[in-house]
Amino acid sequence: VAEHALDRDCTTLSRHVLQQLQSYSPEAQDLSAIMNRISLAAKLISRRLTRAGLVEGALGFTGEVNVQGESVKKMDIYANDVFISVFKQSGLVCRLASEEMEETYYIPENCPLGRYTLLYDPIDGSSNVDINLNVGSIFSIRQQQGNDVDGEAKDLLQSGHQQLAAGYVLYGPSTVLVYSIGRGVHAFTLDPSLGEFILSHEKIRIPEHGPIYSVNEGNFWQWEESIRNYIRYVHRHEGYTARYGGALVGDIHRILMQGGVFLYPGTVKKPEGKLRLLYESAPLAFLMAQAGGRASTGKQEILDVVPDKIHARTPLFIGSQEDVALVESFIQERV
Ligand code: AHM
Ligand code: MG
Repeated sequence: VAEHALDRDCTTLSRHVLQQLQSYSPEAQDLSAIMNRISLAAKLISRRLTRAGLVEGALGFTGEVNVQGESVKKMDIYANDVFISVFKQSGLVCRLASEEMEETYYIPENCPLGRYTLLYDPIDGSSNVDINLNVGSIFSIRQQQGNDVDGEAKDLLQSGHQQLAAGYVLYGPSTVLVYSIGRGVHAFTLDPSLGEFILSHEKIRIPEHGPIYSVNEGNFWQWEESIRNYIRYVHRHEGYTARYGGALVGDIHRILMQGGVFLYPGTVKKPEGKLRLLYESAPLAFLMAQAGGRASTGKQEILDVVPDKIHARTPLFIGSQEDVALVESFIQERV
């Protein structure tokens, strides 16, 4: 037992990536190095969050409004800059696309040799930051295709099947990093005494069905009737329980571990809903599929959606196979 515990303590993230690919190919080395940089970003953000209440100027708004029309938090900017700094020194990533930046960000010193693009949401659920509740970071890695000569990163406007790796970091009581490189889903917990992410759950599988439904019911009268009918169904049947934390990563993490469904439908004012495809829904869909779950817009697999712009949004229904299928059956009026 002691030996097993020691082995596990030595399974750091970068070692795990290499083990997964079972080769020391250039791609394996690159992905391992990229995941290592992401873990550094996660540690920096985690450290800042842990002490945010004590650090002058860490909390609150900047006074700016971002491209999405949302008020920007100081922590959003800090976390966005952390990813940029971390990847400036990587040599591997030439472009970054984030929720906080209207345009794709190029790192000239890494271009054109760095053939990877990082798509990310630096702090997701930032309304939770000021009240010391869980937030997350979401990331996705794609290989650059073509030479992007016009600097418009049009090759990013492809489906989620182009993702090489994806994951999230949950800043909760522990900081947990969950990732997949297409070989199952694995979770690592930050051990602050070591400053390392150590393997804590390997080959996570989501249950086929689960009790949780996670949705902002305050939008009830903003939804289509089909979504209201699904919620009425849940209310009338035993065995369901509602959980909604206002931060996607935490809500999804619960569903990944315990089963159920997360819903962010379109509303009358926003038919595409709120969540962005490239750095929110698609990476989470990639993870869910790897864990045996699913993600849908209600009419199409999230992984099949081709966005028309970097910040495109889609409705999102994600979680256990059976629960996602049930929501779809209401949307497609099969019940
Ligand atoms: P953000 O990236 O601007 O923080 O917005 C995304 C967040 C998700 O984490 C969360 O699931 C959702 O917005 C909550 O939205 P609402 O307050 O409309 O329920
Ligand atoms: Mg977000």
